[in-house]
Amino acid sequence: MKKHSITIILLFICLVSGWSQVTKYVPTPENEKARAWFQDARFGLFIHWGVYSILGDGEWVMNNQQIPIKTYEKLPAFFNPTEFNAAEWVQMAKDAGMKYITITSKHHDGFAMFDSKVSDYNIVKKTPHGKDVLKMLADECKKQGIKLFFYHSQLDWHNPDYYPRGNTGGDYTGRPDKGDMNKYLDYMDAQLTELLTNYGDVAGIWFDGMWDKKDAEWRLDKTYSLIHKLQPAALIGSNHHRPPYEGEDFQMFEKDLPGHNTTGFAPEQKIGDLPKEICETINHSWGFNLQDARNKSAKELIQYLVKAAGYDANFLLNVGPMPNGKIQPEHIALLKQMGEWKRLYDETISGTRGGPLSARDWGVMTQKGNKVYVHILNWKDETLTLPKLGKKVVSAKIFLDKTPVKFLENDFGLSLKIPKDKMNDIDTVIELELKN
Ligand code: H79
Repeated sequence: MKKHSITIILLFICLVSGWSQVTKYVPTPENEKARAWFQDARFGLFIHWGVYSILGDGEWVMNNQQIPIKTYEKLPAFFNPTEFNAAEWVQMAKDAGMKYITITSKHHDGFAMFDSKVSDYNIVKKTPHGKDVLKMLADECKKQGIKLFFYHSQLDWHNPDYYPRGNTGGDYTGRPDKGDMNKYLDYMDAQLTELLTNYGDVAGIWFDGMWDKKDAEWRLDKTYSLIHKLQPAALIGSNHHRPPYEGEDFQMFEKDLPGHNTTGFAPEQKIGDLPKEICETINHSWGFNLQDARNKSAKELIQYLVKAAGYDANFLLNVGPMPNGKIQPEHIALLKQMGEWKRLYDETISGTRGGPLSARDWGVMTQKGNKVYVHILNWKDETLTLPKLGKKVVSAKIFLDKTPVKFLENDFGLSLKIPKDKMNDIDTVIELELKN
């Protein structure tokens, strides 16, 4: 076909389908590749770190304690993380079996944890430490071969142009009752441009805070296009607790497995077709919380990772480093235990997809090629019967030591007989080989 006739056909398609159809977001090949990498990765480290860490009362402390901006602005002078060591953080994540890190570049308090030229309210300008910790982390991630995402809050309790204000960051902040939301969004886009220009390859942007003003004009189209233009492989996700918007590359679920809404703040969140990620805290806080000793057990955390994989989702596990730059030793210990487990079972998690059966009370399944991994998380009996898997089972083994497992396929389904002494309190993994 001649070139001009293709153009005419395309023009015709444009006219018939309407412009909105034509501007529909089509991910680039780099982006598609990044999505596949993301799904294969399955496990990441979330880091909430900011000047709020000093107060040891979580990242919402400004709002929870109703601290006016003028008072909160005293905090950066105390932020001096002399013990911060990017290499240690990255090594810790890698040892836990994590493939990426997602760190707060700016949380709701509006303080930039990077060297921003568009606002002085940043770590380099306002803290005695004076270093761009995000740059240090980005360099170290590159060196150690792990990817880096930036969390970025769209909600801002500090910028006066974040107006009209939403459900949070109200009068106590002391801002005037006027502001220009478009000017704020220009500022946000400028900071995102900095993040996507000065820090090498960024794996993605993890937005949060849209829920503060659900139905505001967030100019998502403009911001998302900007990001995809600057770094086509950067994945966009947003914690808006709703089904994905046009231009997003993954869907996230906060403190819940996909399709569950135990938190109650995501009633409208349906599961879409994009890669999925769930995020959860190691204790009950995101930012450093001095009083929060309610750490999850290694068993709970490992089972969370396994369940996420069974739901075809990544697990982004959060720690809130202390103001001195160290991560709490008890959290380091938990991550180490996860890493020890993951080294043994990595094949059943990394590079897998969820299924073929959806999650059950007894556990979940993951799969890769003609292998299916049955993760038994909660079952007492020696025999477990599952519905048939569609393809015939060729063999069944205990994954860890390859001991054959007796199995029977009949009209009732697939029954596995797992010897009691092979059962594992955290996860008994049975490897099934299916007929091609
Ligand atoms: O960064 C961490 C939290 O600080 C942030 N997201 C994680 C990753 C977060 N903030 N709040 N939430 C998560 C929960 C949201 C609660 C909400 Fe609401 C309930 C949003 C809408 C209803 C609280 C009440 C805020 C507005 C009304």
